[in-house]
Amino acid sequence: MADGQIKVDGDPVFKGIDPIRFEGPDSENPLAYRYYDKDQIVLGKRMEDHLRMAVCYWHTFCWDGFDVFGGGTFNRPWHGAVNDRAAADAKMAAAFEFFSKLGLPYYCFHDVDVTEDSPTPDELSSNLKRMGDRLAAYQDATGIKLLWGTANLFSNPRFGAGGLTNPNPEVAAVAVRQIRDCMEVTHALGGENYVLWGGREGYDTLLNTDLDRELGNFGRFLAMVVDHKHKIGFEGKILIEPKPHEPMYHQYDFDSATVYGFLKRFGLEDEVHVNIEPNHATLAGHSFAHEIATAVSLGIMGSIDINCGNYQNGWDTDQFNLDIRDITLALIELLPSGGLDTGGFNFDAKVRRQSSSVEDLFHAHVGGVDALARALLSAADILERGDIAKFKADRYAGWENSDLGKMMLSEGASLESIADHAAKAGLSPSHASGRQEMLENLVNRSLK
Ligand code: XUL
Ligand code: CO
Repeated sequence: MADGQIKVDGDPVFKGIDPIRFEGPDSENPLAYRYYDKDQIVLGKRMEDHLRMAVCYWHTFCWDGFDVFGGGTFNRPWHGAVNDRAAADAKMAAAFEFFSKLGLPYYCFHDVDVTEDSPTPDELSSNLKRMGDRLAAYQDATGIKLLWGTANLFSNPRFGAGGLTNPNPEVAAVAVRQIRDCMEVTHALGGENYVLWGGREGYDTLLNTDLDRELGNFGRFLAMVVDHKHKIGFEGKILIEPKPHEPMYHQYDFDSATVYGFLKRFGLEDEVHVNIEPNHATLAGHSFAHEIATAVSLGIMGSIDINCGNYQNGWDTDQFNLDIRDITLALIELLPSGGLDTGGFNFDAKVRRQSSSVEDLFHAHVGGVDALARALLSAADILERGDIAKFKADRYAGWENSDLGKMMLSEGASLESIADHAAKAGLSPSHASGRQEMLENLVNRSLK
């Protein structure tokens, strides 16, 4: 390291906390995994390989607890008075100590999470290169891998009206530069995906927004992102992270189905997939499972930012998702399709502002990890029993087995031929029960 030594074990920040280990369901140790046993084989695969969990840099290491009503409450030992180079280096040391103590395989970052404050695009570019080298050294020393990187095109005031969709071409060009730099660092670090979350790609009012032009520009620049990926030989996936609103009133990447329509329009549906986040799903009026099922069906399933919202309010609270049933329902949509490929479960979740101790970061992740492990075991039980899948298959069997179903799906069928057939045969079928309550009970039966 040109700028000083990387000391992975030197001067630990989380002194009193031992590495988190699997101790089994009977353990009374609050800082142990009770269900996440990474080598346990579930549905023919190691738990670690199913879940591919990642810690996110931003909520866990950058956020100081500020909200719109008050300043930071966390007083983290690695936060300096300002985010200068020394503070950014200290933050990175703390981050890798934390990743290693949790024993999870991956992490994710934005360019501005890992760099010191960089007032100009030139400074951000050179600081990111330096920090990329440091990340590489930490990865080598710890074995922790990069699930994905992303450029932050929403915090700097210049991005108030968007990055790639900004009305000002100069701002869009700076956004393009930031993406190019961050994608190249992600590639150099062996990142398995590159994410675009368009927090400010949208609008607050149509009165000042040329929606048609912005969407056209967005598609054009996204195609360039894909071209550049191939040019530099980056084999990871490009992922768009859907969210309907917040910070903008309307965001173009509203949900998975909307993203698919956009990708289709620009011929990018084979090149760009989605990074689904449960709290974004519920903001869009969907369930987590709906977003997964939709992405699987459209062939654009990529990765997951695991978290959840809160029933009492309508915004993105980014809480650790402890709802085993909610995650199980998503996993039974995901696992039969082959599960996560280059994707993973990234803890895009934050502790509450009152949870001000660094120990709370461990409790939060231990809970989140074990909830995923329990959901995996629950989903495996449902899939192994197979009764829900059988019910579903039987419900649609007419399309496979009956002459009518086959005729209706055949090449020559038309609206007229089907309608005439229904009339001639005097069809007047009645409803068959969907058995929702029975099926819901079968899900609860399997929860671990
Ligand atoms: C915001 C959000 C982001 C993205 C990365 O709601 O989820 O943290 O995951 O920019
Ligand atoms: Co996210």
